[in-house]
Formats: sequence, structure tokens, C-alpha cells
Amino acid sequence: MRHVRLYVNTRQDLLLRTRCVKTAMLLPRLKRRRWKTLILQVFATLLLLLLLASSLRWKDRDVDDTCPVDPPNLTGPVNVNLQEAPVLGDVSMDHLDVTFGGYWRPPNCTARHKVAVLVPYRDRREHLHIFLNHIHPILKRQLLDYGVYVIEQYGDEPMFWKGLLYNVGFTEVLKNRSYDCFVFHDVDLLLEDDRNKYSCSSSPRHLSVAIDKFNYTLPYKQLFGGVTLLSASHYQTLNGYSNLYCGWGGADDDMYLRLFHKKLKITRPDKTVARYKMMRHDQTKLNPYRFSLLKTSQDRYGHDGLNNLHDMDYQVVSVHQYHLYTHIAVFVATRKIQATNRLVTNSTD
Ligand code: BGN
Repeated sequence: MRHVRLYVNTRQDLLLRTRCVKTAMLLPRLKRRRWKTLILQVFATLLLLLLLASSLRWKDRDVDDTCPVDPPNLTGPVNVNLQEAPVLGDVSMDHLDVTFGGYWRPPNCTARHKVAVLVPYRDRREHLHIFLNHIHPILKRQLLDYGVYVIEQYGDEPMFWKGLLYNVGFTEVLKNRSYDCFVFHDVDLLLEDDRNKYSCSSSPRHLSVAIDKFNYTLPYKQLFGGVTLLSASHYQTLNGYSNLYCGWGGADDDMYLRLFHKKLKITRPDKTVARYKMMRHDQTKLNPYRFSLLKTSQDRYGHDGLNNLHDMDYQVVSVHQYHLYTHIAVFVATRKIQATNRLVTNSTD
């Protein structure tokens, strides 16, 4: 019995041992297999996650983040404070999100328009500060990708050469940045309603339709001065402004004639929103040649403007980026007035 038991035991033992040995031999294989499966599983999960992430990224790219056509933060009527000029430092503190040079773009969406605001300027520091304090919040609420440029006339030249300054500004600005839309803005005009949008459409646009000085009515249908909008390509087609107008009057009428000549239709916003207050100042020197120049303007479209700037007596003295604007200093020689005088006298002979 004992023997049998022993035998049985031994057999069982043997069996058990054999099984154990087999299992023992199998164990590393099994373990290896399990590891392999685990590694494969980890790989598969990683791959899946990677695919998921990239598909999400593609989805993000497909999401249209263009700013809305009707910016939600517009207020409509805007408070215009003409009482006291703000200190520029204080204005700066209110616009820490504006980058040096007077640039801003919407942080949460891609702007529909890239706009350069050109402001020809001389001797009106108070107006400039009021203007800057006023324009930045409006352009931001309109969700524009914009830059503000002040083109200042230097030198002893008694007359102010607005058309020339606009052309110099346009040319200088495009040397460094690309813009599809240009605003030509008198420094003394303050917008009263932010629904009057500073963004180009397919037609040239006259924005300062209703100014307090003219009892909020358009003085005449052909007026294209004050605040206007032109796409970069339209401005080039028009050969810019004439370089020959100085002092007050006529440069904008000449631009109207250029638009008419090129069959470019002017559009205007409704006068309920295209409202402006004009800051009071002494009358600038009248342009004595404006009538004669206008009479002969159509003879000069092709060769008086952007394409003959290099012949003009001016020099860009400096381009400096202040916090709220880029300053372009332009020296205009006194000889200019005599040259125009000669030109007009010759052409009316
Ligand atoms: C016009 C001026 C414009 C000016 C408007 C509004 C002239 C040219 C002679 C007809 N035009 O009379 O330049 O923008 O008034 O102020 O003076």
C-alpha cells in the first residue's frame, strides 16, 4: 500500500512536477506574450490619441475665426469730449494693448480688414491728442487690424501740403506693412457714432457726410473730403492725390474729379451714423490757386500724384514709432509754392 501510495504519490508528484516544469517553462513565454500584448496595446492607444489630437487640430483649422461682420461691442452714439485735451501719457495707459507704432488687432478673431489711418498734420498738438484718444477705442470696437499714422509737415513752408503728405504717407506705410484699406482722415474730425465703419468695401467711400459745422448736412454732392476710405488698389489707380494743392481747399475736389474720370462711384453711409464734430481752429491759409488748378486738373491725373513723388521737393526726415501712432516727419521745401505758382501761371496762359 505504502509502495502503491508511494508510487501514486510519486506519479502524482511526477505529474505535478512535470506540469510545474511545463508551467515553469511556459511562464516566461506567457509573460513575454503578455508584455508584447501590453506594449502593442500601449502603442495602439498612443496612435489613437495621436490621430484624435491631429483630427482635433484639423477641426480647429476648419473653424472660421473671422471676426463678425457686425462687431458686438459697438455702442452706436459715441461721447465726444471737446472740452479738454487729454494728456498723452494717460491715453497711453488706457491703451496698453496697442503696440508701439499705433497698431492693434483683435485678440480673439481674425480681422476682416487691414486698415491704415493716415492723418496729415501740423501744429495742432491738442487736436492730435484728442483725436488719438477718440479714434483708438472706436477702431478696436470695430474689430479692425489697424495702424494709425501721423504724417507731419516740417520746414518753413507757410502752406500745408495735404495731398503731398497723403501720397508720402501712403508710399512710406506700404514699405513696411501691407494694408488693403486706407482711411484719409482730417485730424480735427471726431466720429460721433461707431457704426460708421472704417473698413473698405468695393467702392470708394466718403465717411464724413454730416459734420456739425455744416449743420449735419452734406454741403454738396461732389464733396469727397474730411474722412474718406479708398482701397490700396483704388488709390494706386487714381495715382493718389495731386501733389500741387497747398493750403485750404481744392485737393479733395481734385480727388473727386479723379474718381469721376476713372468712373469710380462714391458710396456714403447713412447720415444718421456718419456724424462728426469738428474741432474749432483758426482758418488755415486759403489756396489762392485752387480754382485754376481745378480747371486744369484733368490734364494732370496721369503724371501728378503717386508717380511723380520723386520729383517733389520733400524729404522723409524720420519715421518714429510712438506708442499710439507711427510718426512720419516730412520736410517740405519752401520752393514748392513758387513751383506751383509757375505751373499754374503757365497752364492758364
Ligand atoms: C469746398 C472746398 C473743399 C472743402 C469743402 C468743404 C474749394 C475749391 C474751390 C471750389 N473746395 O469749397 O476743399 O473740403 O469746401 O469745406 O475751395
